[in-house]
Amino acid sequence: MEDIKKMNILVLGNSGAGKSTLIKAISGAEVKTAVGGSVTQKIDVYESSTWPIQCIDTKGFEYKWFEQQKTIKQIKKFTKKQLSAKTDEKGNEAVIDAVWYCIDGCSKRVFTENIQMMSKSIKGWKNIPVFAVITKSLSEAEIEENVEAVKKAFEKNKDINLQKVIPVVAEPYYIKSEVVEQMGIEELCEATLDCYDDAKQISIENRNRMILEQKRFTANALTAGATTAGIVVGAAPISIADSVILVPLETALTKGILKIYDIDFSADLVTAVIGSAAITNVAKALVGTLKTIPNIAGSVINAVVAGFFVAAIGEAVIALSETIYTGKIDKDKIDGIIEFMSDKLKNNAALSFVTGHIEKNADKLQGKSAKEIFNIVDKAAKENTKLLKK
Ligand SMILES: Nc1nc2c(ncn2[C@@H]2O[C@H](COP(=O)(O)OP(=O)(O)OP(=O)(O)O)[C@@H](O)[C@H]2O)c(=O)[nH]1
Ligand SMILES: [Mg+2]
Repeated sequence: MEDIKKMNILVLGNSGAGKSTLIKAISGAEVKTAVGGSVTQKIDVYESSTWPIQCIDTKGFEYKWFEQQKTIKQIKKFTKKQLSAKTDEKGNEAVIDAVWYCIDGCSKRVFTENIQMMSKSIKGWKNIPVFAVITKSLSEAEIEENVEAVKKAFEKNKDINLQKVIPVVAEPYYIKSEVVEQMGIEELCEATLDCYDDAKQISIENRNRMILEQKRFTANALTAGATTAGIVVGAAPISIADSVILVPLETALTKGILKIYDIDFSADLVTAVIGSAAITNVAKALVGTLKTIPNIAGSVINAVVAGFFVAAIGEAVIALSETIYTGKIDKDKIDGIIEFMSDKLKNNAALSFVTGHIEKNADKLQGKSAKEIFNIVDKAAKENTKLLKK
């Protein structure tokens, strides 16, 4: 990839607004530095391996001016000491390139005062681009209203270089079998890059690769949450292999993933994905294996099967979506979709590993809860996949 300087993004906002959750939703964002003098608290920098950005997570703004100033002082010290060491080859002084200011979309608070405080604290970084991120935007009905309210609040602070107001859901919400998918992360990253001169050197291929990596990351997070939800749903006293108990969750997951990939889907497409006969066969095989664990309860079998099952479907739908997204398969050719799904499920490396692993370790899994069995076997499956890739 082009060798450009990473953007330094300062993530600000009240305590609990969702700053850390937002950063975790950026593909490839991993904590790089944890610095701190003897007195100052540590500041975490998350460098994304996907986007040319690094996020500086801050302690939540308190309403007290003093506390906030302390945070800002810490950051200034940090940017001078830590970032300059890294960026100084070109003679550039370490700077903050943009601010993501998080506003909790669930709290109906007057924003004006907070924005004034934020404005004061970023005064040192002249004309810095600010993105207002409305976090926890889970109520579709309120999104527009919130965006307007935030824009209005910013109007009173003309000295802020506000670029865009972006509603975001950083982590999916699972409400029964309803899912509120993530949204806004891609838009935020793209808009942020657009105000960065160095980013103009990035080729279209690399920009597209970043977007695709972000989509994959988001879809994997959605699947992980659905998997956990599946374990809970699966614990119901009904036989999983024949039951339709998981269908709402599978449907929500499938629709969610298709949406992440901007695929305009028909009901037929979703039915084809969920209704594939391979799904039932895979479940039956898993149930059979789980029965080899001595004294295992039916509810535990169900729950574990449900977990692996939802995970496998998620993985297959992600693969399908990428194939559709990159134009390699036609979303309207339902037969092709069914074949693709059956193939992916039959050849799911984790699923075939899981059955063998459970058979071999049945004794050790005895007496454990569904969540425990799932975690143990899932960890082994992931390690196995890593080994296979090497
Ligand atoms: N499901 C979901 N929960 C969220 C989201 N954003 C924030 N939360 C929840 O809100 C709470 C606060 O989020 P944090 O990310 O810790 O907030 P913060 O701004 O980093 O807070 P401080 O570190 O105290 O300043 C956590 O319980 C999060 O799980 C979101 O997009 N989806
Ligand atoms: Mg935090």
